[in-house]
Amino acid sequence: MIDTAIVFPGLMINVFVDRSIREDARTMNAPFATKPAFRPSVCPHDCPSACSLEVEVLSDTRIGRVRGLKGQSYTDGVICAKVARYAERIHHPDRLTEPLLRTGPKGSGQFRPIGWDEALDRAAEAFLAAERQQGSEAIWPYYYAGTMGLVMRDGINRLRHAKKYSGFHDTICTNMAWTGFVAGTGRLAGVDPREMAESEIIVIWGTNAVHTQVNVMHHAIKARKARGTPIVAVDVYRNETMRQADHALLVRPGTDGALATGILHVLLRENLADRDYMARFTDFSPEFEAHLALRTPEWAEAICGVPAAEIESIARLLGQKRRAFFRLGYGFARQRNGAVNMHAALCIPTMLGAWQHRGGGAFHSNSGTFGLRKTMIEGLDVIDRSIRKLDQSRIGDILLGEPHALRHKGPVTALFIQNTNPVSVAPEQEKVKKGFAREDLFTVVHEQFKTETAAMADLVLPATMFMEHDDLYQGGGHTHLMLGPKLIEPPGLCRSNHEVIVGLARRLGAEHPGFDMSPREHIDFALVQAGKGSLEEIEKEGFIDTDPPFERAHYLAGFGHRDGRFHFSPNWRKVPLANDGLMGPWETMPRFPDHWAVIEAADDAHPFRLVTAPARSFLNSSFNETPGSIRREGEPHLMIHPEDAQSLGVVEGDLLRVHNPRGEVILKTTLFEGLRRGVVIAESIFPNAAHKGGRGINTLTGSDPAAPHGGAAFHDNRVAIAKAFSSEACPRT
Ligand SMILES: Nc1nc2c(c(=O)[nH]1)N[C@H]1C(S)=C(S)[C@@H](COP(=O)(O)OP(=O)(O)OC[C@H]3O[C@@H](n4cnc5c(=O)[nH]c(N)nc54)[C@H](O)[C@@H]3O)O[C@H]1N2
Ligand SMILES: Nc1nc2c(c(=O)[nH]1)N[C@H]1C(S)=C(S)[C@@H](COP(=O)(O)OP(=O)(O)OC[C@H]3O[C@@H](n4cnc5c(=O)[nH]c(N)nc54)[C@H](O)[C@@H]3O)O[C@H]1N2
Ligand code: SF4
Ligand SMILES: [Mo]
Repeated sequence: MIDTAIVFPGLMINVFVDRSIREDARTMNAPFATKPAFRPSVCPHDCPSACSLEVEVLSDTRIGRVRGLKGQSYTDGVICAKVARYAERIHHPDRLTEPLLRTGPKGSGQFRPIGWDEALDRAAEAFLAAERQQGSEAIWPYYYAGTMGLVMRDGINRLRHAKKYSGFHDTICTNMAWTGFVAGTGRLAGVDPREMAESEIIVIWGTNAVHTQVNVMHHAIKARKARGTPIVAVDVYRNETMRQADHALLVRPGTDGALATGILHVLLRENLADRDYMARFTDFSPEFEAHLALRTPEWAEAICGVPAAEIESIARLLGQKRRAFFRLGYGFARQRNGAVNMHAALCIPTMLGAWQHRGGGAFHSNSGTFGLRKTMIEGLDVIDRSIRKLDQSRIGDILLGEPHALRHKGPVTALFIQNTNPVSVAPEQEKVKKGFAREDLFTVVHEQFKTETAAMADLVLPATMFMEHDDLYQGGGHTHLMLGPKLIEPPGLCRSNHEVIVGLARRLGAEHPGFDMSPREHIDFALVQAGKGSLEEIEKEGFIDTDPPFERAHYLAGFGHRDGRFHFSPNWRKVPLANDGLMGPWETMPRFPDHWAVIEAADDAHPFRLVTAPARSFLNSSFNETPGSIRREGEPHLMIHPEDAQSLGVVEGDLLRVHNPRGEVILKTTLFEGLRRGVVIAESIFPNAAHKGGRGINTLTGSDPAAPHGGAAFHDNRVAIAKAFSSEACPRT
């Protein structure tokens, strides 16, 4: 929901910029070229932790060590290992350093270097030709959160709005999760995660925090050490987070709604609910109570697999604690019923009245709290609402001309891609690859590496990395706004996203004052216009903590809905976040928390449920090019219960054919006992090319839009599994 997320503030920065020198960061860095030192920065990757960093600058082109900033109290000096090793990514020998023009057939990997002027001229000519032939909507700027910097990530929208190019309904990541949360609270905001220090119990639901946002785990474990706070985790396999929890609830994929509803039943039945709070702050009703009366722990057990006795004991444990903190992740919402499940889990702290207490309540994302003014970055003042928006996750259908996906308008004939690698990460890869192979499609990819998407391009442009440009970052998983300044020079001819957008805008005749502003001016404008200080102030302070007052964060002045109440009974048609109309099968969404049986359930032909959870050392498809991460993750593999393996006649290391109607993938067997039978896990995202046969995990995932507003259900797949005869016999593409 990059589109609708308005920004916010929090910064960390030492003053090391000579402010008399405007914008030109090349000059900015000169004073440090001879003086290695740790400089403040921000991790730009697509991760809720958005860590404040300190980077050892060795020269004006090289960095050394990277560590977490101690002074930023959410980061608290802790970052993940892959970013601590960042030197191996930023100084990687395979980085793109010059513009490349395709010389061989599409996807052949044959390119020749060209200069920037020629590259931008060619891109602009192709976009203008596409516009002349099919209209402006034939061009589709396609981007995502490879960098979370607001200027570099979202500037592409200024070009698309100014040129009336096809819009972007960003569904690949947050849609079901955010919708489910906002359905309850009315706002995408939660309790400051640092309050975990005061929690009496911490529930980490549907996020493998040890892999995907280390700081959650850091704060939870600190609370356990300091005051014995128990940690509860809910997941579909015994991952690292589950292993570190005091209570690990192992659910079947896509059944968290049943578990949550069963817990709600027990809370009411055993008088553990805070009825007074519910009467004052929620839409709690006799109908809801009657609904819950039928959702017994035994009912829940039959669906989610967690024994009824365990559901009861967890409900009782929660009922005894006033300060219950629920950290709700994205993972459990990547199911076709994900929005319903997110909302159901969120109902538990609400029924407990936990929001009233410090260390109590829920947190999913703070992305709705920042309120920065992005008019100049995104060109919000020149939006034409009649322009179609295309669903990011359905890029395969769109490129293949499926009329519904195209919204019954003309084809897409030109793509301009920044910060995303759809030829690895988008669902229904067979369609995606066919679409990218279209001869009549002109594709420009601006990248740091020759990704699988770049390999399909007509024109590849080399991009800077975060330490090579200035940008502003907001902590989706916390409360800080942070500045990431340029620290070193980029290699070769790399240019930032902003420079490329401005270069294209000039050639395309796109007009907007934002094209004449530098990144630092954009940052300043976004802050000043929102009343959140200024660039200069942020540089002085280092970072801004935007933590809202207790009453607001805890919704004590009312929830975000018009009636000021938390909605146990959401109006799914009118969740405030909806920006594109209804897309998934919303008509039959349940009225109250429940198990909504729309997942891709296993059947006789496809008896396994596949979850494509994130690998620790990759971040989406990023870092799957760095030696440290490749070494740690090994080969693409499938975690399978030993008894399931036995019934298939396979042993550790055997190659498996994993397939469904969307395609087939070859994976190596890893026996793993921390799974329910019938559930398999493929930690992701390896390149397609890392798999025998060249087909990656997203061959198996679906792009059908989940309810109510679209989104890809990456962890909701039924598959069949068979032993592959031998690696030599595997088909090759
Ligand atoms: N190392 C690493 N870090 C990352 C990423 C990465 O790829 N690797 N990706 C980044 C991005 S873009 C995002 S959006 C965040 C996402 O981070 P998370 O919120 O952690 O979400 P996911 O990574 O999708 O999945 C997390 C967990 O959800 C579990 N899960 C799947 N289905 C279900 C279910 O039905 N019920 C329950 N209870 N659990 C389920 C998976 O087993 C997995 O352990 O992480 C970011 N950080
Ligand atoms: N099977 C499976 N698939 C998934 C998921 C899953 O859990 N399972 N998770 C999904 C989710 S949540 C997400 S968010 C998507 C993310 O998928 P992607 O958007 O592909 O994710 P990233 O790897 O974060 O970033 C993509 C690229 O951005 C480039 N990049 C970084 N910074 C810059 C920059 O400043 N300029 C330019 N031009 N390029 C830059 C990087 O080099 C990288 O190749 O994947 C989704 N796909
Ligand atoms: S935990 Fe996330 S935000 Fe922090 S350094 Fe690692 S990838 Fe970056
Ligand atoms: Mo994501």
